[in-house]
Amino acid sequence: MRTRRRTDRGVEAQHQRLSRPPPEALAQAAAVARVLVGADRVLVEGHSDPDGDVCGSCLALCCALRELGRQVVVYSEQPFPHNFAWLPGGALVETRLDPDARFDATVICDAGDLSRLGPQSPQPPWCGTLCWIDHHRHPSPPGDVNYVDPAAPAVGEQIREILHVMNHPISIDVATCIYASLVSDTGSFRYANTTPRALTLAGEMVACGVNPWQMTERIFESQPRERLLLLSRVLPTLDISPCGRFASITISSADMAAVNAGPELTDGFINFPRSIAGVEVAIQFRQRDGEYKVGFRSRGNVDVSGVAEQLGGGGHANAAGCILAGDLLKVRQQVYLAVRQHLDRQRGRR
Ligand SMILES: [Mn+2]
Repeated sequence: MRTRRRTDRGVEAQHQRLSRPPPEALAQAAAVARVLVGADRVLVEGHSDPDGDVCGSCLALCCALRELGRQVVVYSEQPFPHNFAWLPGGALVETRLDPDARFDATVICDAGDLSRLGPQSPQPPWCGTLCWIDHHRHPSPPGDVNYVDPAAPAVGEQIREILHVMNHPISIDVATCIYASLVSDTGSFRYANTTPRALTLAGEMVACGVNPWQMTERIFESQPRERLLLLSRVLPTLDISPCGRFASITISSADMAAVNAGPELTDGFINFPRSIAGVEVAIQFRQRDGEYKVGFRSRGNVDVSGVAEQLGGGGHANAAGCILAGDLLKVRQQVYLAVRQHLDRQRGRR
C-alpha cells in the first residue's frame, strides 16, 4: 500500500512537471508580460503564410490586450486563411500597415526568423520594444525581450502563460483562439507535440466554454470547394521515390489559377504524401513567381530541419521548409538528392 502511494505521488509529480512549462520559460513569459503592461499601442504579427498557430496566438493576444483597454493592431501580409479568419478579432487583421504607425511594443509570434515577417513590419525604433515569442529553435532570438520555449506545443500556449502572469482571466474569445492554435499545431492532437501540456491546456480551454466539435467544423469541415478542386489536380502529381522513403506533390501556379485557388487553400496537402506507408519524408513544391516554396514533413524521429537548413531554410524537426529558385526539374533534383543523403545519414546513425 505504502509503495502504491509513493508511486502515485511520483506519477503526479511527473504529470505536474510535464503539464507545466519549465521555470526558465515562465521567467521569460513574465518579462514579456512586464513590457505589455507598460504598453498602450501594441503591434502583433506572425510569420508569412499564416497558419493556425499564427492566427490563434496573434488573435488570442490581441483579444486579451483589447480586453485590457490597449490599442492593438494585428498585421499579416497575407490575409488569414478562411478556416481561421473567423476567429475573434480576425475581421480586424490589417494586411497593410500605415508607414507612419508607431507602437510601444511589437509582439512577434511563431515567426522562426526575422526573414519571415511582412515587408511593412516596422523597424526600430518605430516598433517599440520587440517581444519575440516562439517555439522554433533560434540560436540568438532577435527580440529585445525573448520568450522562446521549443517544448511549447503551440505559441498559443505561451500566450496563455503570459496572460497567466498578467493575472488576466481567459475569456471565451481568448480560449477559442488558443484552442485553435493548439488544434492546428498538434494536427488535431495527433503529432508528437501532443504533450501533457497540450492536452492539459486544451482541457482548460474546453472548460472555459470552447466547443471542440464546433471548432472542428469551422477549422476542418468548412472547406471552400476550390480547395478540393485544387487537391484533385495536385494528387496526380504524387511522386514516390524508388526507395519508397520519400514522396512529393507539386502545386503549380497554373493549377491554382485554373480553379481560382490561392496558396492559403493548400494548407495540409503535404500530409497526403506523408500518410503513405513507408514514407518517412513528404515534400511539397509550391510554385511562386520564379521560385518554389519547398515544404518538408517527416514522421517519427526523422529530422528534416537539417535538410531545410542545408538548402537555405529552416524549421522544426518534423516540419521545415526552404525557398529555391529555378525550374521544377532542377529544384526537384536538388531537393531529392539532399533528402536521400539525409535519410542515408540518419539510417547510418541508427
Ligand atoms: Mn507554431
